[in-house]
Amino acid sequence: MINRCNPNPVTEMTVYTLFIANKNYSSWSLRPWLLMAMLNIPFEENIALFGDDNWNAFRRFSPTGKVPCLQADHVTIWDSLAITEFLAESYPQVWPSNIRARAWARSAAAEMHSGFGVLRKMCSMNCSIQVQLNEITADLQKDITRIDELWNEGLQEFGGNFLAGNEFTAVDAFFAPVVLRIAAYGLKLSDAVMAYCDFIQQLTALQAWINAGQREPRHEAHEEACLLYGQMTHDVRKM
Ligand SMILES: N[C@@H](CCC(=O)N[C@@H](CS)C(=O)NCC(=O)O)C(=O)O
Repeated sequence: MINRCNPNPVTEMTVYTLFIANKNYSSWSLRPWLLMAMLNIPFEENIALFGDDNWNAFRRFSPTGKVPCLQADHVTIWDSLAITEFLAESYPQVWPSNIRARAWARSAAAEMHSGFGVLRKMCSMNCSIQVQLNEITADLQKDITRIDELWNEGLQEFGGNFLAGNEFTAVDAFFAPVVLRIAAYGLKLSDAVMAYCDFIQQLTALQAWINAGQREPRHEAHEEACLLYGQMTHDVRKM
Protein backbone atom coordinates (compact mmCIF):
# COMPACT_ATOMS: atom_id res chain seq x y z
CA MET A 1 0.00 0.00 0.00
CA ILE A 2 1.27 3.45 -0.81
CA ASN A 3 1.63 5.82 2.11
CA ARG A 4 0.42 9.13 0.76
CA CYS A 5 0.79 10.92 4.11
CA ASN A 6 3.02 13.91 3.88
CA PRO A 7 5.88 14.08 6.38
CA ASN A 8 6.85 17.63 5.42
CA PRO A 9 3.71 19.57 4.63
CA VAL A 10 4.00 23.19 3.71
CA THR A 11 2.11 24.93 6.50
CA GLU A 12 -1.47 26.10 6.24
CA MET A 13 -0.04 29.59 6.38
CA THR A 14 2.18 29.19 3.33
CA VAL A 15 1.69 32.01 0.89
CA TYR A 16 2.26 30.99 -2.71
CA THR A 17 3.06 33.65 -5.27
CA LEU A 18 3.08 32.45 -8.87
CA PHE A 19 4.94 34.63 -11.33
CA ILE A 20 3.64 34.28 -14.86
CA ALA A 21 3.71 36.18 -18.15
CA ASN A 22 0.91 37.06 -20.58
CA LYS A 23 -1.99 34.65 -20.31
CA ASN A 24 -2.56 35.02 -24.03
CA TYR A 25 0.82 33.53 -24.95
CA SER A 26 2.58 31.89 -22.02
CA SER A 27 1.99 28.18 -22.31
CA TRP A 28 4.51 27.33 -19.60
CA SER A 29 2.78 29.73 -17.19
CA LEU A 30 -0.60 28.16 -17.86
CA ARG A 31 0.42 24.78 -16.48
CA PRO A 32 1.01 25.56 -12.78
CA TRP A 33 -1.62 28.32 -12.84
CA LEU A 34 -4.33 25.94 -14.05
CA LEU A 35 -3.14 23.18 -11.74
CA MET A 36 -3.36 25.42 -8.69
CA ALA A 37 -6.68 26.91 -9.77
CA MET A 38 -8.24 23.50 -10.45
CA LEU A 39 -7.00 22.00 -7.18
CA ASN A 40 -8.06 25.06 -5.17
CA ILE A 41 -4.54 25.73 -3.97
CA PRO A 42 -4.63 29.37 -2.83
CA PHE A 43 -2.07 31.60 -4.55
CA GLU A 44 -1.41 35.13 -5.58
CA GLU A 45 -0.60 35.65 -9.23
CA ASN A 46 1.98 38.16 -10.30
CA ILE A 47 1.92 38.91 -14.02
CA ALA A 48 5.03 40.27 -15.72
CA LEU A 49 4.08 41.12 -19.29
CA PHE A 50 6.49 40.20 -22.10
CA GLY A 51 8.50 43.20 -23.26
CA ASP A 52 11.74 44.01 -25.02
CA ASP A 53 14.00 42.70 -22.29
CA ASN A 54 12.39 39.74 -20.54
CA TRP A 55 15.73 38.55 -19.19
CA ASN A 56 16.27 41.61 -17.01
CA ALA A 57 12.59 42.01 -16.18
CA PHE A 58 12.03 38.37 -15.20
CA ARG A 59 15.38 38.03 -13.42
CA ARG A 60 13.95 40.24 -10.67
CA PHE A 61 11.97 37.22 -9.44
CA SER A 62 13.18 34.20 -11.45
CA PRO A 63 16.80 32.97 -11.52
CA THR A 64 16.44 31.72 -15.11
CA GLY A 65 14.84 34.91 -16.40
CA LYS A 66 11.87 32.76 -17.38
CA VAL A 67 8.35 32.13 -16.14
CA PRO A 68 6.65 30.43 -14.40
CA CYS A 69 8.35 30.83 -11.05
CA LEU A 70 6.79 30.03 -7.68
CA GLN A 71 7.65 31.61 -4.37
CA ALA A 72 6.46 29.70 -1.30
CA ASP A 73 7.39 31.42 1.95
CA HIS A 74 11.17 31.71 1.53
CA VAL A 75 11.56 29.06 -1.17
CA THR A 76 11.83 29.82 -4.88
CA ILE A 77 10.98 27.13 -7.42
CA TRP A 78 11.46 27.72 -11.13
CA ASP A 79 10.37 25.53 -14.06
CA SER A 80 6.81 24.23 -14.42
CA LEU A 81 7.72 20.61 -13.74
CA ALA A 82 9.68 21.44 -10.58
CA ILE A 83 6.78 23.61 -9.38
CA THR A 84 4.41 20.71 -9.99
CA GLU A 85 6.53 18.25 -8.02
CA PHE A 86 7.02 20.79 -5.23
CA LEU A 87 3.26 21.26 -4.93
CA ALA A 88 2.75 17.48 -4.99
CA GLU A 89 4.70 17.21 -1.74
CA SER A 90 1.91 19.11 0.02
CA TYR A 91 -0.99 18.29 -2.29
CA PRO A 92 -0.83 14.60 -3.34
CA GLN A 93 -3.88 15.11 -5.56
CA VAL A 94 -1.52 16.84 -8.03
CA TRP A 95 -0.95 13.31 -9.38
CA PRO A 96 -3.49 10.48 -9.69
CA SER A 97 -3.87 8.25 -6.60
CA ASN A 98 -3.75 5.04 -8.63
CA ILE A 99 -0.15 3.90 -9.12
CA ARG A 100 -0.57 2.95 -12.80
CA ALA A 101 -2.37 6.19 -13.59
CA ARG A 102 0.26 8.11 -11.67
CA ALA A 103 3.11 6.47 -13.55
CA TRP A 104 1.39 7.15 -16.86
CA ALA A 105 0.57 10.76 -15.93
CA ARG A 106 4.13 11.46 -14.84
CA SER A 107 5.52 9.93 -18.04
CA ALA A 108 3.12 11.84 -20.26
CA ALA A 109 3.76 15.15 -18.48
CA ALA A 110 7.52 14.60 -18.77
CA GLU A 111 7.09 13.75 -22.46
CA MET A 112 5.29 17.07 -22.92
CA HIS A 113 7.90 18.92 -20.91
CA SER A 114 10.77 17.71 -23.08
CA GLY A 115 9.07 17.09 -26.41
CA PHE A 116 6.59 18.16 -29.07
CA GLY A 117 9.01 20.82 -30.28
CA VAL A 118 7.56 21.08 -33.77
CA LEU A 119 4.02 21.54 -32.48
CA ARG A 120 5.27 24.18 -30.06
CA LYS A 121 7.15 26.03 -32.79
CA MET A 122 4.56 25.87 -35.57
CA CYS A 123 1.53 26.38 -33.34
CA SER A 124 2.63 28.98 -30.81
CA MET A 125 -0.03 29.47 -28.12
CA ASN A 126 -2.40 32.37 -28.61
CA CYS A 127 -5.81 32.45 -26.88
CA SER A 128 -7.21 35.14 -29.16
CA ILE A 129 -6.73 34.09 -32.75
CA GLN A 130 -7.53 31.38 -35.28
CA VAL A 131 -4.84 30.43 -37.76
CA GLN A 132 -5.03 28.40 -40.95
CA LEU A 133 -1.68 26.62 -41.31
CA ASN A 134 -0.14 26.65 -44.78
CA GLU A 135 0.79 23.00 -44.42
CA ILE A 136 0.73 20.17 -41.92
CA THR A 137 4.35 19.13 -42.38
CA ALA A 138 5.46 15.53 -41.85
CA ASP A 139 7.20 16.51 -38.62
CA LEU A 140 4.15 18.34 -37.31
CA GLN A 141 2.03 15.33 -38.20
CA LYS A 142 4.33 13.14 -36.07
CA ASP A 143 3.64 15.34 -33.02
CA ILE A 144 -0.11 15.35 -33.76
CA THR A 145 -0.16 11.56 -34.21
CA ARG A 146 1.67 11.04 -30.94
CA ILE A 147 -0.68 13.39 -29.05
CA ASP A 148 -3.64 11.52 -30.47
CA GLU A 149 -2.18 8.16 -29.49
CA LEU A 150 -1.18 9.27 -26.01
CA TRP A 151 -4.44 10.98 -25.08
CA ASN A 152 -6.54 8.10 -26.40
CA GLU A 153 -4.43 5.75 -24.33
CA GLY A 154 -5.06 7.74 -21.14
CA LEU A 155 -8.76 8.28 -21.81
CA GLN A 156 -9.35 4.58 -22.56
CA GLU A 157 -7.07 3.06 -19.96
CA PHE A 158 -8.23 5.17 -17.02
CA GLY A 159 -11.80 5.62 -18.23
CA GLY A 160 -12.41 9.18 -17.03
CA ASN A 161 -13.15 12.59 -18.48
CA PHE A 162 -9.57 13.59 -17.73
CA LEU A 163 -6.42 12.08 -19.17
CA ALA A 164 -5.60 9.91 -16.17
CA GLY A 165 -9.02 9.23 -14.69
CA ASN A 166 -11.95 11.11 -13.21
CA GLU A 167 -9.96 13.87 -11.56
CA PHE A 168 -8.06 16.79 -13.05
CA THR A 169 -4.36 16.18 -12.39
CA ALA A 170 -1.04 17.63 -13.48
CA VAL A 171 -1.05 15.75 -16.77
CA ASP A 172 -4.18 17.67 -17.83
CA ALA A 173 -2.50 20.91 -16.78
CA PHE A 174 0.59 20.07 -18.82
CA PHE A 175 -1.44 19.43 -21.94
CA ALA A 176 -3.88 22.35 -21.52
CA PRO A 177 -1.72 24.56 -23.79
CA VAL A 178 -1.93 21.82 -26.46
CA VAL A 179 -5.73 21.91 -26.18
CA LEU A 180 -5.55 25.65 -26.91
CA ARG A 181 -3.12 25.11 -29.80
CA ILE A 182 -5.42 22.49 -31.35
CA ALA A 183 -8.30 24.99 -31.12
CA ALA A 184 -6.37 27.99 -32.45
CA TYR A 185 -4.79 26.17 -35.38
CA GLY A 186 -7.84 24.05 -36.25
CA LEU A 187 -5.96 20.77 -35.91
CA LYS A 188 -8.03 17.65 -36.49
CA LEU A 189 -7.54 14.70 -34.17
CA SER A 190 -9.70 11.68 -33.34
CA ASP A 191 -13.24 12.14 -32.00
CA ALA A 192 -12.34 11.17 -28.42
CA VAL A 193 -9.47 13.66 -28.38
CA MET A 194 -11.60 16.45 -29.84
CA ALA A 195 -14.25 15.72 -27.17
CA TYR A 196 -11.56 15.94 -24.48
CA CYS A 197 -10.45 19.28 -25.94
CA ASP A 198 -14.01 20.63 -25.80
CA PHE A 199 -14.39 19.43 -22.22
CA ILE A 200 -11.13 21.03 -21.05
CA GLN A 201 -11.88 24.31 -22.84
CA GLN A 202 -15.15 24.57 -20.91
CA LEU A 203 -13.45 24.42 -17.50
CA THR A 204 -14.30 27.61 -15.65
CA ALA A 205 -10.68 28.20 -14.67
CA LEU A 206 -9.43 27.84 -18.23
CA GLN A 207 -12.22 30.11 -19.49
CA ALA A 208 -11.09 32.73 -16.97
CA TRP A 209 -7.49 32.41 -18.21
CA ILE A 210 -8.56 32.76 -21.85
CA ASN A 211 -10.79 35.76 -21.16
CA ALA A 212 -8.02 37.52 -19.28
CA GLY A 213 -5.54 36.73 -22.08
CA GLN A 214 -7.85 38.23 -24.67
CA ARG A 215 -7.84 41.54 -22.78
CA GLU A 216 -4.07 41.88 -22.55
CA PRO A 217 -1.96 44.15 -24.73
CA ARG A 218 -0.39 42.43 -27.72
CA HIS A 219 3.28 41.51 -27.83
CA GLU A 220 4.54 41.82 -31.39
CA ALA A 221 7.18 39.07 -31.29
CA HIS A 222 4.62 36.54 -30.06
CA GLU A 223 2.02 37.70 -32.60
CA GLU A 224 4.58 37.22 -35.36
CA ALA A 225 5.56 33.79 -34.08
CA CYS A 226 1.96 32.67 -34.43
CA LEU A 227 1.86 33.60 -38.09
CA LEU A 228 5.17 32.12 -39.25
CA TYR A 229 3.47 29.06 -40.73
CA GLY A 230 -0.03 30.22 -41.58
CA GLN A 231 -2.60 32.96 -42.04
CA MET A 232 -4.80 34.50 -39.38
CA THR A 233 -8.50 33.89 -40.04
CA HIS A 234 -9.98 35.36 -36.84
CA ASP A 235 -9.00 37.61 -33.93
CA VAL A 236 -11.44 38.13 -31.04
CA ARG A 237 -9.56 41.12 -29.60
CA LYS A 238 -11.14 44.51 -30.06
CA MET A 239 -8.05 46.61 -29.30
N1 LIG B 1 11.12 24.68 -19.00
C1 LIG B 1 10.63 25.94 -18.50
C2 LIG B 1 10.35 26.84 -19.68
C3 LIG B 1 10.04 28.26 -19.27
C4 LIG B 1 9.93 29.20 -20.45
O1 LIG B 1 10.53 29.01 -21.51
N2 LIG B 1 9.13 30.26 -20.27
C5 LIG B 1 8.97 31.28 -21.26
C6 LIG B 1 7.55 31.83 -21.25
S1 LIG B 1 6.30 30.79 -21.85
C7 LIG B 1 9.81 32.49 -20.91
O2 LIG B 1 9.87 32.87 -19.77
N3 LIG B 1 10.45 33.10 -21.89
C8 LIG B 1 11.22 34.28 -21.66
C9 LIG B 1 11.65 34.89 -22.94
O3 LIG B 1 11.15 34.44 -23.95
O4 LIG B 1 12.44 35.81 -22.92
C10 LIG B 1 9.40 25.67 -17.62
O5 LIG B 1 8.86 24.58 -17.70
O6 LIG B 1 9.02 26.52 -16.81
